Amino acid sequence: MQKFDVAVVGAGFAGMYALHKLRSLGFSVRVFEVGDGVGGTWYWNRYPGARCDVNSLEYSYQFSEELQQEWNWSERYASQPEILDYANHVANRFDLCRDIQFNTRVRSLHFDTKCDTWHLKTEQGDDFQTQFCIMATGCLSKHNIPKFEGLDDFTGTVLHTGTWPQVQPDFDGQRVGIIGTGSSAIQLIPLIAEWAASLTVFQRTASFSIPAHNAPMDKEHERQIKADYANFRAANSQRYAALNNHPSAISALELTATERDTVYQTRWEDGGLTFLASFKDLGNNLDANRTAAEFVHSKIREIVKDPAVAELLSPQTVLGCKRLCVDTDYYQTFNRRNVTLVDISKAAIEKITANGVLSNGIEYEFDALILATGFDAMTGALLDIDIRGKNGLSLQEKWQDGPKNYLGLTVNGFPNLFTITGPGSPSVLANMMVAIEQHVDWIADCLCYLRSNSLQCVEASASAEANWIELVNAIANQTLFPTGCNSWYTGANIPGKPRIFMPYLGYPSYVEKCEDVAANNYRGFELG
Ligand code: NA7
Repeated sequence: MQKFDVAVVGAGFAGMYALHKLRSLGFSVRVFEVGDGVGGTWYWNRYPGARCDVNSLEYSYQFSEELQQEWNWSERYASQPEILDYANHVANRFDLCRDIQFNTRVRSLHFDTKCDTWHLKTEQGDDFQTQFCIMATGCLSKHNIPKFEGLDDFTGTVLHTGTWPQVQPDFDGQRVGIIGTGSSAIQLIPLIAEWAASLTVFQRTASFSIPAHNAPMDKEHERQIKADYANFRAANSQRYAALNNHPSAISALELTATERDTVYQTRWEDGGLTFLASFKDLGNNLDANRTAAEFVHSKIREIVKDPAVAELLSPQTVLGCKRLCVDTDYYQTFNRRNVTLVDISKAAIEKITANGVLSNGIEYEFDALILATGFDAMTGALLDIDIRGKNGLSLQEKWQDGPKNYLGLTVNGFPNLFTITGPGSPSVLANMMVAIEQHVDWIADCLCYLRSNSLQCVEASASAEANWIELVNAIANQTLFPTGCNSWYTGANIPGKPRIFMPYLGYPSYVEKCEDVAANNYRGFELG
């Protein structure tokens, strides 16, 4: 049986960096990846319009100055194909693929207490032994197909945005239906509307979306950032979400309505996620949040010609509670004659028929049906693997009431197992690339500490874990996010999933805590 110091599950940006970092520190590493290439999210989400909602100069690795200097992004927000090119470039540049086993799904990970090792079994039935496991399985990698009655009866093409085929389907002359109006749908809808003969969008909950104002990369801006990239990165990592979003220090309620709208207008024209940083209290004061929501509603009314459609597209939830979407011509698309919006908020889709979708007693006929229905986020991919820690305890049992861990990195009862950007860490509410590198660096330091102190095992204590969960919840409960909507941040999008706000809010304070734990000989961990 092959043995490694470290097994990494997943070859997205987290797994790739974990491999590079740990290998360079002298650990033997094997990465297991389901796909036939690197890139994770950017490998799977190939739907037309897929694009990152973080500026490309920020959504990239910073561990290598040479890498960040030599790579040139062509647009302000990078498209999926360009990000996948970047992932492949990194894999080649650092010779990663020789330690990645592609086309391999990990079926189980069982901890053997006698020798403090993990037994890893693949779906093909191959066995491996490893001292440490790093779960780089991604936050949005288990796609969600709702249990629509009759889905298998549909005779046309069924697609999910999260598992889009490598060969692009042709929508020329087709009647297309899309279920869902989250970020993926909002990116996809304008392109399908232009391509297909007709497009029908089934909306259960409207999403807030801010224009991206994507553009070719401003070369002078890029030159300025690259002239002092390290400081640009350092300054961003001091911000709440590790993003260069120019946070405001004032309350939305300190200004008159006209002054406030001037601020929102400036942010709207700048575009993207920085809209959320217009005022300091949009995330924790409902009255402040309503002013932002009303501003976006007024924009929707301005853009969408049919007032009834504009009304339907205007979200009634807390802005930012579901992930804010970033679009190119989303609302404008509903002015097209070949696009229809169907409200399914009051009555769910009845069933899928051989010809299409039955909703509100009407059968809509399609050649292709696209499910933009999201993911079992943050925990889905982890819980898909049969992970058993000490005494055979499974992670499914341990997390039956919601995820519990310490620092969002380690789980009591599961020694030597680490999760990257898992629940209990800033994860999806920070710049993911920054969060990934911070996690990998922390884990690498921890493994080096064990090695230099001749220790074999690290495990979060039960009390440290309980205190951590309390802290994550206490921070979240100071905001509008846990209760302001049904979002995937809380698991509310998956029927039966325990509802708990999963990310740790506030990147800088999180990093401080991780560093403090490490500096104090890994306080809260049992080392053996
Ligand atoms: P999201 O944001 O979870 O959106 C999924 C959409 O699918 C959303 O509009 C859902 O409506 C809708 N949905 C889910 N299940 C159903 C059923 N059963 N019936 C009708 N409609 C349904 O996923 P995305 O892929 O768009 O984005 C995920 C993240 O990827 C995104 O936040 C970015 O970070 C990148 P609902 O809102 O639940 O009523």
